[in-house]
Amino acid sequence: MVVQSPVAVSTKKTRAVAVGIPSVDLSLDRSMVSDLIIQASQNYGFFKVINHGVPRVTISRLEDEGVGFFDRPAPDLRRAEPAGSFGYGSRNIGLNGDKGELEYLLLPTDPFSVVETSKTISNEPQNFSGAANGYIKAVRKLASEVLDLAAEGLRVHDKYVFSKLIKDAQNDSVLRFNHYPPLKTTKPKPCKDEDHDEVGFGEHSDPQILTILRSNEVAGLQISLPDGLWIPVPPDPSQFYVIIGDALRVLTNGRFTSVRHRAIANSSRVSRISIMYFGAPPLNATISPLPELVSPENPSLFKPFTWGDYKKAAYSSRLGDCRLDHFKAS
Ligand code: GA4
Repeated sequence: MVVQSPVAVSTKKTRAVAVGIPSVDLSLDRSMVSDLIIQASQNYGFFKVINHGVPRVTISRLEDEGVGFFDRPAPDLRRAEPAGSFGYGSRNIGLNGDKGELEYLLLPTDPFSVVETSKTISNEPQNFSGAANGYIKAVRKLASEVLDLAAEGLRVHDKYVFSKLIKDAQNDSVLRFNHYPPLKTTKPKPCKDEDHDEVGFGEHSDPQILTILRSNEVAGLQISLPDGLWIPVPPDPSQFYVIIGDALRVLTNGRFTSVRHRAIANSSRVSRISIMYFGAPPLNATISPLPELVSPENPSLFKPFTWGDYKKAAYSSRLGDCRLDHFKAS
């Protein structure tokens, strides 16, 4: 595994430490790549993918649309506020009082719904939907490839057991832009970085199967190591990060970990913009440990549930809650 150069960290809730983020080169030999994915998913629940095959123009086209959207005047943004769950939002996260220093745009991922939603988002909806649909297609392919490699590494019988969930016509995947404007602070800048703990997007794990994240060059993302230590993730606009979600943790009977992560508020002078594809199964799909990963030595750690049940539980929880605790086998 290629581990990036060490990064020193020092904030109130972290110790100074030198840790690298695992990086998986998809152009390497297939069995080597799948072993690297297994190691990173077990030890971190998080890794970078390089040589991912998504064309640069597919990424820049959507990023430009996102930048253009968040640059629009407030009344235009409000026009894109959700009628249902998709659209623009600001500072509110979820339904139970969580807040962050960000704005966001949530989109469906099926091509026809993207076209419909784009009408409230852009004055040139065809450009927006074209860019979004191109990006979604490419990152879904990448997500599916990573899931197939993971299944191979786990030596499960059906190599497509995970990817078929996000490729299903009824999949519940979503695409989200998070825009972290530079913090407008009237408070004097703290003399020590350690005192600075404004929240961009608070600590949580992603509920879905996996997330493909890409950001511009502005830092902010941090992941939590198994011992609770937080480490910053260096931004890399030309690569993607993979975040293992709770549903994949359950499907692998806890072999993979769903990493807790957060974004600190943006103290740089330019906006941070991240784009996440959240790969999710259909609402009626049952999520339970794969029988091949359950044995007398490794009994099932979770009760079966549907993705719809879990999503409902997620939206009735607070962002930082450990939602899987309610689904543990007794
Ligand atoms: C975390 C991952 C995604 O950003 C998200 C978030 C969602 C939201 O912002 O509306 C949730 C959060 C996320 C998990 C628990 C619930 C739902 C906010 C919240 C408090 C879009 C998702 O799917 O789950």
